[in-house]
Amino acid sequence: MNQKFAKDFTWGVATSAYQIEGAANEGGRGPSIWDTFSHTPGKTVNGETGDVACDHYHRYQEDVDLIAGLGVDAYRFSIAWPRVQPEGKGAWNEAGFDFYSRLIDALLVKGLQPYVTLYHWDLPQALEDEGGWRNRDTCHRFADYAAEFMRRYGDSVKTISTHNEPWCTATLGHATGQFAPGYQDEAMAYQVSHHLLLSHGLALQSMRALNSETPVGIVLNHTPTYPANPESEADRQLARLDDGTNIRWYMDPIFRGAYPQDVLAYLGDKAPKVADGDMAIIRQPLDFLGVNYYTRGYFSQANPQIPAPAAMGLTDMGWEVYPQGLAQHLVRITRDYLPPPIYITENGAAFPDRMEKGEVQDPARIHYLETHLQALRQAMELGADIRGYFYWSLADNYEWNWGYSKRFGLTYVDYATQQRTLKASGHWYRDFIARQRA
Ligand code: PNW
Repeated sequence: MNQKFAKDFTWGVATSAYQIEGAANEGGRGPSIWDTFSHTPGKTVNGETGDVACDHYHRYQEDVDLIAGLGVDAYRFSIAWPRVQPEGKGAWNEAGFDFYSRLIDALLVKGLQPYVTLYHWDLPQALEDEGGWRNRDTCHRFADYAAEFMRRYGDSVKTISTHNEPWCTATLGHATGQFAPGYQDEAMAYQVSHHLLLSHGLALQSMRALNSETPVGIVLNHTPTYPANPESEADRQLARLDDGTNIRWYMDPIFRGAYPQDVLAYLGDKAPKVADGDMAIIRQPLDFLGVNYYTRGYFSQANPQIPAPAAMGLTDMGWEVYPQGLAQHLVRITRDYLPPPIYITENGAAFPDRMEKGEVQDPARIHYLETHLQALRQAMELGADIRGYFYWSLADNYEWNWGYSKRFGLTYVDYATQQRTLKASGHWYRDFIARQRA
């Protein structure tokens, strides 16, 4: 890469609470929908759960040292709502807040900026029992939780994101059933998506009423879509509809105050109920937008199972390595939405890494990183306002329904001993960042 990133570009790594913390029954933490789901037979690979995960709850200081050793500026992590408010309403759990205070202090001591996400999928089970995200009332519970977090930590964290990837919560949690709480009902999923967006807007309002300085935003997962045959009108239509459901369904209400017409037409009577005033609440100005990018979507009418060409290979998730998609997508959303400053809040790849003689050689991950950073540079040269990049993930962790079978880390985790070992990609990322500053 000839041209360097600006000196003030933010470099980071990302994780989420349920995927790393473990200590599921410690410190007064209440159960979440992911405890329930992962403990239900048949829902995750080998029945694996996040009960222990990376034991980060106990090893956070070692993990902070690891992050500092990478030479990054920032660490993106999430708060487990049931750790700080076990029932999702009512009493706060001081022991839970104490954990996040210790973590945040440990980061600040090392000069690392905390980028916090309030909701990375671990809804308190007590709220699920009252209808979860299907219940509009949960939006208000979320806004209360967000306000409490802002009241306590607004002055010590760098940014606060409301949701991580609402598409995953809505679609994978309520339409396909791969994620907690595991429903399979498309109309329900769209009602949930509306409540997630509404809860985001309400949370921005409740947080800003307390503190208008700390930047607040949301993190969306974007999988830009491509027709297998660009000459085929049917393929283009399929790609366009998926673009509508995964990208515009969230971007349009946030930036334009309306759901996309083509998706509403497709949904018909499965469209969500929207109350008067909801869209104005959702369309709050954001201080930043977080974009998570992993791969593209590829659509063929004639052959729905057709694989993408994958000239640059596939990851262990079966996801095509497609860095051009990141560049093209960032240019496109810059043109279509005039978004606020963007952070790439996740980008990364799983590979079946192995430890050999104390080392993990993961050239495919280095190649993934290098090509995606090149694409990012390209998008910035074409006008996209990108302020930072967070690799997913700091370390191998609990990959949801895939359990521990998928390794995304820059750090290898030996789950039997909890030993952490920086992979070759971790060394590469550290050296790359150092070069940008030289
Ligand atoms: C994201 N999809 O999840 C999450 O934010 C992380 O918690 C997760 O570990 C990471 O990506 C890797 O999977 C996604 O099916 C899960 O399109 C599934 C999809 C997208 C993102």
